[in-house]
Amino acid sequence: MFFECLCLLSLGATLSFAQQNCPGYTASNIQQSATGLTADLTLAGEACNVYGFDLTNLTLTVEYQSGNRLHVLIQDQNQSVYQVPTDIFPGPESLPSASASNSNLRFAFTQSPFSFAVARSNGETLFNTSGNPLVFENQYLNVRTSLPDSPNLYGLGEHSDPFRLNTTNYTRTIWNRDSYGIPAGTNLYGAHPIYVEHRGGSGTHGVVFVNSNGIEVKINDTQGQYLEYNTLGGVFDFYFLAGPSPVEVSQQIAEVVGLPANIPYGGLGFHQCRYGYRDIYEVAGVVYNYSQAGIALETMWTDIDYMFRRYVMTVDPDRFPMAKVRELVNYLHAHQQKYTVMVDPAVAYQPNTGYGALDSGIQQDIFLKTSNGSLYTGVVWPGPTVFPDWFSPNAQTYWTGQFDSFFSSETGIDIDYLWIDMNEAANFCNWPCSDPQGYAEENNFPPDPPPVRNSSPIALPGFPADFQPPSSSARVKRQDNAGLRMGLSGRDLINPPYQIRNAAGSLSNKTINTDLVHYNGLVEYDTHNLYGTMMSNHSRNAMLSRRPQERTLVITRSTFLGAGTYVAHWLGDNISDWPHYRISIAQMLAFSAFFSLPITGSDVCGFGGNTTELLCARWMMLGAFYPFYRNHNELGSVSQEAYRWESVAESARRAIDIRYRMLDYFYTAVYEQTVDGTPSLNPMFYVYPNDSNTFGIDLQYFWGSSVLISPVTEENGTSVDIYLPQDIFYDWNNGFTPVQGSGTTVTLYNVDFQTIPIHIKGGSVLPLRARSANTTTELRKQPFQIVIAPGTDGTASGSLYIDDGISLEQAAISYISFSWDGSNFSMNGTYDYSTGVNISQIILLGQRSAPSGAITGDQYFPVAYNSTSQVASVNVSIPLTGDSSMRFGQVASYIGNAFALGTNLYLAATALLLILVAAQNL
Ligand code: MIG
Repeated sequence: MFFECLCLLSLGATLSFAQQNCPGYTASNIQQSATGLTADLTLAGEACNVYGFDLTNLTLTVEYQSGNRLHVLIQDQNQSVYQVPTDIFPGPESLPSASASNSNLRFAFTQSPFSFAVARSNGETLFNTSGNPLVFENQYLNVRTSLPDSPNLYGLGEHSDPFRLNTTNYTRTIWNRDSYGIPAGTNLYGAHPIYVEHRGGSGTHGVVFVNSNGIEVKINDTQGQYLEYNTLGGVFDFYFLAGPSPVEVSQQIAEVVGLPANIPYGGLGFHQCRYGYRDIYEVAGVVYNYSQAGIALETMWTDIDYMFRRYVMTVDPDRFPMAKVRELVNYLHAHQQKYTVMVDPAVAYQPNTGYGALDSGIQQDIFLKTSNGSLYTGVVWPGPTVFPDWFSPNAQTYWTGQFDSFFSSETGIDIDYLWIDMNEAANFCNWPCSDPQGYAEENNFPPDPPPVRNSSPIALPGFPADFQPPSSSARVKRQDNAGLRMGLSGRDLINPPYQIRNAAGSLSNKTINTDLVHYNGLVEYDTHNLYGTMMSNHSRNAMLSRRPQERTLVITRSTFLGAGTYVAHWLGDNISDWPHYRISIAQMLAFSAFFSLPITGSDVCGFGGNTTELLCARWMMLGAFYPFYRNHNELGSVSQEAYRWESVAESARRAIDIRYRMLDYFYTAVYEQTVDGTPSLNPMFYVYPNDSNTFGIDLQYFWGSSVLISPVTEENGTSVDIYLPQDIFYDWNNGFTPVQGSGTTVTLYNVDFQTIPIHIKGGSVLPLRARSANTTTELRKQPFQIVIAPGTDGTASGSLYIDDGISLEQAAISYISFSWDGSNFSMNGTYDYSTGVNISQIILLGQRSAPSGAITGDQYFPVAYNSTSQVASVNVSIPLTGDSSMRFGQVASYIGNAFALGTNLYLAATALLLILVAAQNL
């Protein structure tokens, strides 16, 4: 039985650390039910107290929550230990039908010493703690699982380490941190303790650890291959996900952490930002220069430069006077463009100066306080600052109120999207930061702004636009904490006995003090990793309050499990160099495929340091295949807007052209991710899970599930080695010519600096826009072009989702499936959203000979054919208002290296076709 199996597996794994002397626990009072089991766990011997004090009494709760999800919770009997609050991380509900007997997972345990294992129903062990006593102390928890040798492990973000994780001597610290330069091997901005393990043919599974305390995951092979969690608090709260396919694992992760928020269609447009725009005239000049260069700019951004001395909710009256900012926003809106600015959480501590954001925060009692009741101050950009306590019951009212007035469409900055930063939370001043005022003065916070221009070199383009007053909306009511699980007392909240490898040093360095007590009694030590996500959620609500009918896009730096349900994420302060260009792919794949946070991307052309023309040319093309596509740059670095070099301008025009033509295809993929968690970006092993050559690939990926992106990745290089699995592809850059992949690496040569290699995977139908446009609003007026890329079996399928791209509640949507069976193209679905445009062309790839024609209903269409690229195309006019089909005559598709003639042509159709062809020839 499963028990014996556990014993065998336990042979190799023993602990070498202090934990090995820990007594572990004994299970008793075991209650089994159809849906799981509960047991008491009692400390099995003398406490070891390695990094604190062992807890004596724990409980185990195991729940089969769905056929593919098992929840294992080990908590203290009294539930006094802190747990991630359910209103911040609700977790999934179990399905009514769930039970042990219809689960694909099995839970097994040994009673004494207690250990547990999770296996597939076929017996394959996925997780097994035997041989390693569980340690559950007041400031330290440890659990270790043995793993197969050299496992394929992914996830455990946020980091900039290789996509497939190192499995020897590897430590992953999870403790949100302002991490300039995003160094490898360190903790970065977000906390996503989720790993995915891929075992090729035998399947893929996922493990989600719900814990917001400082975590160190250690992976090593010194005592057999293992993975262990060391955490500074919280409880063991695990979700095991059975997969078995990689895509199913992503879907199951989304069930646990939440489905991603839907986004405005325009959010997928191209964004331009930088830190250090001198004034509103310079910002306006950038908008103007983009339009002069013919590069589609969807959204213009402004960093903290717009603020008066970097105080949030203010404008610099000399450089960014409100009237001029409003004029620019009017201009942008009149041109179907958008505007976004940054907001930081820290509020300048300038009491008695009439600073409204501070005064009303004090009045509403929403700032963090020290134990003596005074306001807690740190130092951020504006100098000494206070920090919102997002747990305060008034925090939402305060934040929404600030947004309603500062971002008022009638009197303020009528932003379309929002950018939030520094929410780890970042604090420049090291612990204990006893003299914030002195620190700020010594370090020149706020720095002097640039000189004011004598005269405006560029007149602001623009004219008044009509604004609609914002309607008021109901506030989202937050539930107060029930009072349980508030955290044990008597802990050292500043220097816990176990030290995680925080790259900032001790826990409180460069952030707010971990001994701060929030309004509801929770301590920052336990909730630090939630700060950015709580700011995200409050900011999203504030944005929705301004425009209650519309979707919003909030881009945050710091995230926690489930942040994708509220916000999008840019990958922070990278450097303008080739290694950072390359690592951006692994980073965004992890967020999209593993963390259920699809709208992500790195600063294009790089943030820190100076970019180069060639790097920026390549990056403008790679960024065109990030979900979030924004050029952004640091204060003091050389300007890097795409129009600064003609070569970069051309790479941008060409890449944006492709991105926009594919935008509905990608918007459909994002929509599908919001519905069931199917990732909109796919690592190569997601698409070829049995091909072990793909498991470590992190420089190529699928945009959606059908478009393979293989950028040039070497400095100044014009060739790239790409892996093509055993499958048929079609080369986007070579007129869709078929390319037979053979499971080997091939080198592409002469890839110039205006080209990014793109291959369409056989088996796909892609809905493209026939032409690109200067804005996504204009793009939506272009007709569709359907590209049929037959797979090795000669068939293909795809989908198209269309809605108005704006509304929170869609009155009508269209969702269409396309399929190709080798000779017949058909579309089926719902057509409630009226696009006003037609399909203007159908393009059939991989045809070794010319189809004789195409018919739909009783209409005949001639087919154009290019024998070099083997592409057949037919100009049509098919409305997107109802099901339709079109039959191609004498189709010979490219299958593997052979020719195959479509055999299932309907005789009647062929006959009709021949008659029509004959008639045409008369
Ligand atoms: O301490 O707002 O990651 O994108 O330009 C730096 C200025 C603060 C960090 C962000 C970066 C932004 C910068 N911010």
